[in-house]
Amino acid sequence: MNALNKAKALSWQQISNLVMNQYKEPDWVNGKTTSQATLRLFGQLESNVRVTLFRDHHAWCPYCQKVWLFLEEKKIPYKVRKVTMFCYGTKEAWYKKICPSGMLPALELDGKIITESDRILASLESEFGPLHMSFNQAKVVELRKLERALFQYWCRWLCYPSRNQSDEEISEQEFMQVAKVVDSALAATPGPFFLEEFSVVDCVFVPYVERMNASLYYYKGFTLRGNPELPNLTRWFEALETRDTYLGTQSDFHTHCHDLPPQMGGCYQNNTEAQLECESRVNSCTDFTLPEHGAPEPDNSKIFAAARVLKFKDYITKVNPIDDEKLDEGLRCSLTYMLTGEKVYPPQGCDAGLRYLKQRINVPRDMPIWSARRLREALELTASLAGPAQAEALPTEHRKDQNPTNFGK
Ligand SMILES: N[C@@H](CCC(=O)N[C@@H](CS)C(=O)NCC(=O)O)C(=O)O
Repeated sequence: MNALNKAKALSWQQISNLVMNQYKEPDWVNGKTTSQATLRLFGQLESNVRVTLFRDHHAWCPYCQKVWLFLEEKKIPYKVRKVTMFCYGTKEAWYKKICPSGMLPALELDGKIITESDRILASLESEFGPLHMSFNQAKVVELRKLERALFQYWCRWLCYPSRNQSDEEISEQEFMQVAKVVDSALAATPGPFFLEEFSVVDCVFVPYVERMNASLYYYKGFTLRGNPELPNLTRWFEALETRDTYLGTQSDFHTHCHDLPPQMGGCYQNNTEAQLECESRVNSCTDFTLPEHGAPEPDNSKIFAAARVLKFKDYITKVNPIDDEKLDEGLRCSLTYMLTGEKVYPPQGCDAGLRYLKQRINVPRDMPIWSARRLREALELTASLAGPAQAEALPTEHRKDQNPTNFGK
């Protein structure tokens, strides 16, 4: 307590100096896949760009992730225009002119708008060639059907209330039966992917299987990645994380568990002891052993997280429910801890504000998984020095607390 009392939070200037000494701006345009990029050239000229991807601001839309991953894997130069989803704000008028339903994703290819992710992939393939195997080849069609079957049994289990324990068990068994078929499909190839190499089929499976992994853990206490009965699925998750393309689009448990309810129309927890334990591990944001990510921590994780806070600090303060000055100091205490390891007592009353922020860091929208882990950990540790106050619970019917208009352009 005494040693802590002596420690002082760094000023914004000191934090900025510390970060800028080590921060290396990523090459958004030609470097690794990142959610922050709005132009991707892969070494080509901007005049070669024929494609614009319209995807949601927060990278929550699974159908957008499918197309995004395909573009990155094929290295097709493209622009990104981000659009608001109904669950977190008002759809942009300019987008409704292009796409009256407001649905995402959409793609502009040589000036022509295409909607529906499957039609988008088919059009991209006919212009730029297949990703290992054609989208409409029989083997691919069969695996695409399998993905839809898994999706269906996931929805039945997650998105409808069970009347009793036996209902719940049947839903789990039915899901598991299809998951085992998926596992066998993966076992049928020599490598870790659905076909001989990474292909369009992996692009199709990635978005929802990633969301299944997160949501079944949190709402059902069920482990998909690492499940001993599904060794090939586990190997597939690990192999995905050897690809920079996937790592750039990958989200985490905390983000998905709280973005899915308004998108899916509700997610139902089963309240078993195991489930409650999993829920609390995810919400703590300080458990790095969740079965969500297995890649090693990059050297720059903390610096990148701090650079993102520096960039958005005014907006972060504006939307936070507590007093600006308290939040400002609490935030500096948290960054001081994250960057130097020095624990600093924050002002009384900033605990709920720091936890409010902790729960609103989104992966990959704001930063990659390891950066988010480090920042959330620092926010929680600092909040705990101030007290136990929690921010109000995240809404489940909408996520207007995430309205992107509060963050300017
Ligand atoms: N079948 C469509 C489904 C697309 C879809 O359901 N998109 C959702 C987001 S995941 C959407 O745009 N909803 C409107 C909104 O949330 O604003 C496709 O494959 O592209």
